[in-house]
Amino acid sequence: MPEHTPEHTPDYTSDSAFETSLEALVTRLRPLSNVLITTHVRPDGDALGTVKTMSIVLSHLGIKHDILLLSKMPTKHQFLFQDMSVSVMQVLEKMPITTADMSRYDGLLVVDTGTWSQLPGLKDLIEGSGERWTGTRLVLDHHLTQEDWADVKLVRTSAAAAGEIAAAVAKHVGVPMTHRLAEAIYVALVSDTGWFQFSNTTPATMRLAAELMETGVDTDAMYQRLYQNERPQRLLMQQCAMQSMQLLADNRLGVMTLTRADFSSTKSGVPDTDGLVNLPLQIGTVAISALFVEPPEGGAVRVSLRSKGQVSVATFAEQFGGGGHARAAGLKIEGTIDDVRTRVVDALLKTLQETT
Ligand SMILES: [Mn+2]
Repeated sequence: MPEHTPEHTPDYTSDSAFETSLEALVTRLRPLSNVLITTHVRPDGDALGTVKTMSIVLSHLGIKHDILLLSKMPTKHQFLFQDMSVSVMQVLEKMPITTADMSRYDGLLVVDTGTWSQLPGLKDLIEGSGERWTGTRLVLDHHLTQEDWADVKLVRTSAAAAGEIAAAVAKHVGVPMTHRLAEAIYVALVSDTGWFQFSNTTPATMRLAAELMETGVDTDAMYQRLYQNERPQRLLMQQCAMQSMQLLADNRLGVMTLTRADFSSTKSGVPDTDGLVNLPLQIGTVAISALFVEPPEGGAVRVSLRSKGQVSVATFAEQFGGGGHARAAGLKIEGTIDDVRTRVVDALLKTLQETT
């Protein structure tokens, strides 16, 4: 017997408060006739898997809908949408729809985020000049940082992935568990749990994953598709990140920096940096890691933060207008990469000093 049995978060899907919020979301969803589904900028596997899951749910309910992605969809996730009769609009250079186009929709469903800062351009679209959009605003999310602009929010921070909550919605409304639905939910789960390694993985997550495997998800093919399918640029960026790594505060803080020069010498884009922030956490002493990215197209410096749990990086990020989860958060600051790094690293050192 293990000496220590970790306390797992109780399964929120079986608590009655969750059932009530879920019911509230579904009640507001059912009468809608045309919904715009969207998710956070730079959508990851959870964002896209959840969008796809909710698209299947809406189709099952007979609700017309379109999908709006605020950044280009990563190639490795495109298979999720290959069968689609639903239109997937993407922001490539500019917003593909206008405020006037919003009048087509009587509902907006935002998944895997609850904050405008993660939805660039969307606030203008629905709260911008002229006629204010009056449709129903729904949020399905699992992030700690939330704002108060939705009519109904279904948020559970103990959910490993937004896709886990979407799976509960699908079950609630009686969507048959097809192969496509199972794949979408599986992509969401593995993306946010680091293939079931991170602390957010619960027994409920594993039970759901087991159910998905039973419906025939080819997990080996999925692993290769998602994790062994990178462009060379990604590993070249990893090389740059590792070369830039500094260990501070008695090796408790790992800091990496990617500059515009790194992007041009490796011919990489911002998506090639996803997940690199986790690298310093491989070091035993590292409690927090930070990745500073100077976007090749200009604009604010992006800072990704990860923690092993002693320090909430979501709380830390809030002082700079960012947010996220206790163990994974981010923020954006205008300024030169050096200035931003100095400011944020100073604040991180201070935070670490207060945490012994
Ligand atoms: Mn997520």
